[in-house]
Amino acid sequence: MPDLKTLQAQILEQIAAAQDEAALEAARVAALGKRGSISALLAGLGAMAPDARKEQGAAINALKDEVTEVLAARRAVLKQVALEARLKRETVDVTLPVRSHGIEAGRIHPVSQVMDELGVIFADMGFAIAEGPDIETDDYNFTKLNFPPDHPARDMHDTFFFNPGPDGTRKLLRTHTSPVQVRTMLTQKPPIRVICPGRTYRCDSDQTHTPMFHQVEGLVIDRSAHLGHLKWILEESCKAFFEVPDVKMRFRPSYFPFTEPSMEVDIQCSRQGGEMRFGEGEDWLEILGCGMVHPNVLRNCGLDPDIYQGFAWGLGIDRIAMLKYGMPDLRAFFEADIRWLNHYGFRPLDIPSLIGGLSG
Ligand code: 2NL
Repeated sequence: MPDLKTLQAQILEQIAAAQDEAALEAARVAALGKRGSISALLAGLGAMAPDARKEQGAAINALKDEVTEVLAARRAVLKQVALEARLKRETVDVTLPVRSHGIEAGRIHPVSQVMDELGVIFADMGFAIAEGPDIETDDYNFTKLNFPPDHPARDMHDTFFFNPGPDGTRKLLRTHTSPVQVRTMLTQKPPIRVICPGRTYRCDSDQTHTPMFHQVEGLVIDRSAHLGHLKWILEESCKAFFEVPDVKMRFRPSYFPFTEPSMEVDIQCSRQGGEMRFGEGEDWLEILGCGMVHPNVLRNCGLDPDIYQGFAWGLGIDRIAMLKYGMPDLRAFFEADIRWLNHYGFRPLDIPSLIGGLSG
């Protein structure tokens, strides 16, 4: 059996020599680990005569306690040293000038830019922005909006459904932002004026469709909200958005389950040499759908259609972003290509405003 004093000296020396936590851990394992020198001594006790065992046992345990204590002290010192080294290494000179390219290098995605522009335009008309979850119930996405049970839009091919839960109902990825308006009507008292921008999802992917896309919908509920108000709001917001003094609009009858009557809206444009301009020309371009909120929808959302009426509209943000900023390919929107973003993105400090100009 090695001399306890010699072993003590060896172990303490190894601990004192450890320059980092890994070396210290190696010293601990060598002494106190399962196959360590002190553990080996303790294991040898069983073979000793009772008197010798009592005496050796006490001495070995005292050494074990001492080593444990010295290890903890050394660990604290090494921790402190490491912290000081790190603080020194990570010192920031706050007197240095700000690097010029930092904030200049970032770009706002055109979809975010268009959402910000619409937020500014509608805030000016007294609208609030409402948001809701991307994962919705069938009830909020379809049933409350007056979709019949067998309506094709509920079909598997269009809607991303989740697996049914324990109660048999299945959640889905919202196919439009209308459930946000449903939630608004259920929780707020009229008058209501909201726009609801956000991500929407449909199982569709080709040149002009991506499975995730962006929509903005608007909703007004009041005792006497009527189509004249809707027309004015759409005309004013269109002029503001395309930054033109005048734009002709054309309302065509259409059908949506959640509005009655329903309309599709075209705006005046000119197409020359691949360039599209708004507020001039003889061509028409469809940009949105709208209508008076269906009485069933009002009822489903806790509003009495004999007291309240309202109108709503919806449009695709990606498409109007392409039109306004001349971006030819929808799929590039979601490829996170830094060259595309440098070309089509917006500077983060050029915040849209009606006074300073929406798009700089
Ligand atoms: C389109 C047409 C539309 C609505 C959306 C709506 C929402 C509620 C009640 C009634 Cl809660 N209507 N939204 C109304 C008409 C048209 O969107 O083509 N979107 C891309």
